Amino acid sequence: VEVVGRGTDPSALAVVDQVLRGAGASTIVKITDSDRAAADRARADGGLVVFVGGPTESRATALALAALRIEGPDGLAHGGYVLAADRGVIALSGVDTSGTFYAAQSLRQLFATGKSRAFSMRDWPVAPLRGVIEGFYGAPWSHADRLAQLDFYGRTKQNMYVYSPKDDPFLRARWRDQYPPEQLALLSQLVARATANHVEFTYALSPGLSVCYSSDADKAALVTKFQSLWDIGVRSFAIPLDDISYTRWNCDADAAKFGVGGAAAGAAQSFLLNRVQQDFIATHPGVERLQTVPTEYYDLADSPYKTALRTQLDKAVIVEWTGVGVIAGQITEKQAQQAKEVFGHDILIWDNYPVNDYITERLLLGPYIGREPGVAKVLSGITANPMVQAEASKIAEFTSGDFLWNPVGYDPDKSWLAAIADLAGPSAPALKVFAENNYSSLLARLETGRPDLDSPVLRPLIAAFWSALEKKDPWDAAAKLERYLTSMSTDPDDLRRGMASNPKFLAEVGPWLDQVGLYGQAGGHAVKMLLAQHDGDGAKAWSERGELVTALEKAQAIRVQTARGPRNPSTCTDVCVPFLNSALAEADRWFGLPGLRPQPTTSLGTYTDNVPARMVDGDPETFYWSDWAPRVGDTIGVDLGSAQRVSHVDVTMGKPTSPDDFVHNGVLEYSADGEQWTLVKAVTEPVVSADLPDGAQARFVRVRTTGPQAFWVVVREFTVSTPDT
Ligand code: LTM
Repeated sequence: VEVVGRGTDPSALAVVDQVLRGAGASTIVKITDSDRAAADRARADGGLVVFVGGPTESRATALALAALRIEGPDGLAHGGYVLAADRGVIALSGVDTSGTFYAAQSLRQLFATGKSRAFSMRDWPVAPLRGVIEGFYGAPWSHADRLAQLDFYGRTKQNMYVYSPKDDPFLRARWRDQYPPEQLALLSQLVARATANHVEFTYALSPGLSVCYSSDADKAALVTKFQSLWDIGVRSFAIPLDDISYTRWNCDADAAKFGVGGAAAGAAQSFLLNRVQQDFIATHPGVERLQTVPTEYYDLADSPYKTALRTQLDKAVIVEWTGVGVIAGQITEKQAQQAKEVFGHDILIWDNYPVNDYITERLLLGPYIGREPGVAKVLSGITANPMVQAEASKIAEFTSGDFLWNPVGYDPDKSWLAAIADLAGPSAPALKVFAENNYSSLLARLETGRPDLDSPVLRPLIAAFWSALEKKDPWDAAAKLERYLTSMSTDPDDLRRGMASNPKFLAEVGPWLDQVGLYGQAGGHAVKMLLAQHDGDGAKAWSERGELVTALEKAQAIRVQTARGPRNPSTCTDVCVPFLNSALAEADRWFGLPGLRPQPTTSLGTYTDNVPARMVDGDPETFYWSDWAPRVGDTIGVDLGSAQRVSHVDVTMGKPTSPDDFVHNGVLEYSADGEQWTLVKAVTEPVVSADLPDGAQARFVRVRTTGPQAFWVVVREFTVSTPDT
């Protein structure tokens, strides 16, 4: 029996129904909160009585809680609730309807554990705004993706979705145009689904590419567009002004009215936003606060632009900020406080994780990390910017939602495992292997200050295998490594079978999945090849080498279509290819084959996806790009795996759009052991070419910085030749 009030949240009730039916209830009778006798009869008959609705929804739940001697939800934060079960009664009581809905979601989670016992919980979210901003470049999510996302936010207790796909023409390029009716109808479905999931649908219009800030007509166009969205039920609005120029006006009138420069841009934007605030927000009771993304959204440095926003923009407007850096490695509570001060407004974080529009060959499937708990308390909340791949984004979204609900209790690793279980159900072990090999991001663990590296399980297994091989006792380490590589090689089949009910996920990750499988296969052959060499079995080693090369070539031939053109996916980044290359280098030496397989080395980090491997890929069009300007002692170079005869070195640095990105003060040097280095020549130009002395033996060749500089470093190719090549 469910006891409901007139105001009981229908979505909460639907979840409770679903939970009870899932638990085997054959009949569910609904009675109203005024019919206490019916509830008592049901209990006397031994039936389960479920009270649904907090003080604003039903009068009966408070009495049920009182009978259980449990305090109600009064005083909890918005979305807070009390959930209790004892003596044949379950009570769900939210401080508001969202709270009751979240109580129902918790009930669902508890029932999924299969344990039944008496319990009571008081629970509430720390961050008021918790959710996702569809704000990436590239193919916008489909309508079906968005509907599924909104259900997912409800399930994970997130309450905000910002509709801001950069490539929807009606949001940016043609922002003044009204939606055609069929598109408005789809948006209206999204709004309804958001409401059913207690999610605020924010409509974000980005006029900055063509707006004339001082124009009455453009202000009217904004208000008219917002009104068309209001009419289909949208109650939250944003005007993002990111990724536009503020040194160039779109109309002469702005130049005349505001002048030029950052202060003028801040004044112009404030002028327009304040008019929308007055003419639209203030005239629509029930609307949420207006949000904006400033053009300087990525730092804390005060500037004439920020001063203008701080002093002129209406205080009711919420300002979005990405942290320090467009993709902020870490965000501290202190930075959050500073953001409030420097922008002079309430702050909502636009968090660029797990967005991958800047590294389209990667999937970012690791957990949300690197945000101090205080950030969620001090600011209005966080919206995570996801990947083009909607289903695959759910892993990271689950964890950011978890952080925002309870940041102090948040454990990224536990949350990540729960996210994987939520997405894959019984196939969680296979999804875990896949996600482990698509794991790293630019976010940094709070404890270490360093980003997570990819393949956290495979990486140490490989290191242990190399060291066991060196000690000539490889068997145990080889068995452990092979076991993991086998799970990688069977991953495509395992996941395609186990997650067949989620074809969208499988389609999104297909090329990456195939590559993980092939790297697993190639790795297995590499281990067998090296063991055969260890045993002196040349025939076996040679045949394994052939299989390794075939699998590696197949993995590298895979292409994924991205907004930046076709790309080879990058999985187990910086682990699989280096391992396979090192294994092949070992084999080449063992078989006495000529040729070098240089591995790139750098102490300068990597800027976005410009990975070190690109300096040894034989393609001068691709390049490695450092993540900072070199300090004295920083190096870039190659490791040949063992000391070899080396005759010549060519290094090509810089690129047409960043011609100064090369080592301006450095030396080229080589070493057989990494300890004793021999100077070849000074480096002061972007192109370095040098012959090495006859008989030079080198395992390592590098450019070492000897003087400070402001420019970063691009290396297009770092080529080492032997006397035979
Ligand atoms: O981050 C913001 C405010 N704007 C854009 C996003 O649209 C984009 O997805 C991310 C990641 O590339 N970077 C931005 O600057």
